[in-house]
Amino acid sequence: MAHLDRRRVLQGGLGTLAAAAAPARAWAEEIALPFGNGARPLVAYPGKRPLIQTTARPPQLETPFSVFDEGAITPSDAFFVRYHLADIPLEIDPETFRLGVTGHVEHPVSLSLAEIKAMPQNEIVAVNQCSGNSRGFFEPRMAGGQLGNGAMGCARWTGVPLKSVLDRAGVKAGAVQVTFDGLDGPVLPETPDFVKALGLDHARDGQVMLAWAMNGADLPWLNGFPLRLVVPGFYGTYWVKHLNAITIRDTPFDGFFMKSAYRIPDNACACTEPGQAATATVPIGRLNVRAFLTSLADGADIKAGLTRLRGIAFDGGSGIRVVEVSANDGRTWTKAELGQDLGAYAFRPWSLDLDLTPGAHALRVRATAQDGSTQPMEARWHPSGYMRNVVETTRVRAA
Ligand SMILES: Nc1nc2c(c(=O)[nH]1)N[C@H]1C(S)=C(S)[C@@H](COP(=O)(O)O)O[C@H]1N2
Ligand SMILES: [Mo]
Repeated sequence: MAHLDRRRVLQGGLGTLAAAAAPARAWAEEIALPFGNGARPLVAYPGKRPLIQTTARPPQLETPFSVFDEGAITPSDAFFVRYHLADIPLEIDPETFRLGVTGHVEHPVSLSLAEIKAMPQNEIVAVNQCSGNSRGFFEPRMAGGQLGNGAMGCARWTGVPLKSVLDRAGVKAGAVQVTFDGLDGPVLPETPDFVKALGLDHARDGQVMLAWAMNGADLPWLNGFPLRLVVPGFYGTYWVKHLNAITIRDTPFDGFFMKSAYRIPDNACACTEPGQAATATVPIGRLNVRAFLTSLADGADIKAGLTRLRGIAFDGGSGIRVVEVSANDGRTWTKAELGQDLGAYAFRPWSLDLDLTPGAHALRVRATAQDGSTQPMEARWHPSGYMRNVVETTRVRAA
């Protein structure tokens, strides 16, 4: 089947990912991420424009950074893709799909998509960012997907509050956590399944949601069709895709992806001395604050004179207070103008006109969130390459 035909199948909502079984179409192009072993193929999967392929099995795709200059909403066909397990679902019938809510509940329920969609809906614009976004830039380097800055995206999510679905099942007294499991699984039985847990209060906060739409259309297959968890302000690892099983628990869950993976040093900086393991760890939680310049690429040759700088900033949900730019290694900072506010969990656009004299310039951009947190000038090191949020530097030459 030709690539375009596959796309039509997906758009027609038939609910198969025929093409995930077949090799995705590889573009002739390659792209070089700016660190050692950074060469990556650009590959187009169904419903996606050519994206930077980190691995093929399972598909792991990064958004080319120039996409973030298109606006505060990341187009669905450019949104990054992350899976841990190679057995991803290739066929889901939206008519027979069921979401089970079981465990420590009054009455277990099994809900169809139609039943879920008939409940009172909500919508939120929120950033989904992988914990390991930007891992490839850490020095010294560590194991894990060597990602540039493209494992993040901001979308408008439509769905129902998780709380409403939990209430349908009736959470029993004594419940402490809720776990989430999707239709993907390991190829080998020894490999642990991808299951994530949230505390009961978090799960019932009214903001965590079950989303079936992204940017006004069905979720792209690779972003979790037909239903995914959206955990505003939290790292992508909690945003379970192809979600079909929710379990209420009266004991803490200690599966691999909570107990061993996605943990951060239990200290104020969530960091260690470069090369050192952490002594104590906790599960990763909220996004830290970041800002990026999107209108100029690192290493660009530009015209000297008044230059419009444009970019995005975000944090874990307090909202962005200020974005500043420094062209002199951080000695002085100039406030940028903030753009449209799509909510505290969204990318916040910013812009600034800066007069760039002929010569080399290092442009640093730093955001401060409403909660007062800001970005460090020197990168903190993280044993798993998570939570990078150093002040980004873009070097350009003006002539
Ligand atoms: N079912 C399932 N959901 C998952 C994962 C997975 O491996 N399987 N990976 C998680 C991780 S680590 C991230 S960063 C996000 C990425 O979301 P995306 O692929 O829609 O960009 O999905 C999360 N949800
Ligand atoms: Mo992730």
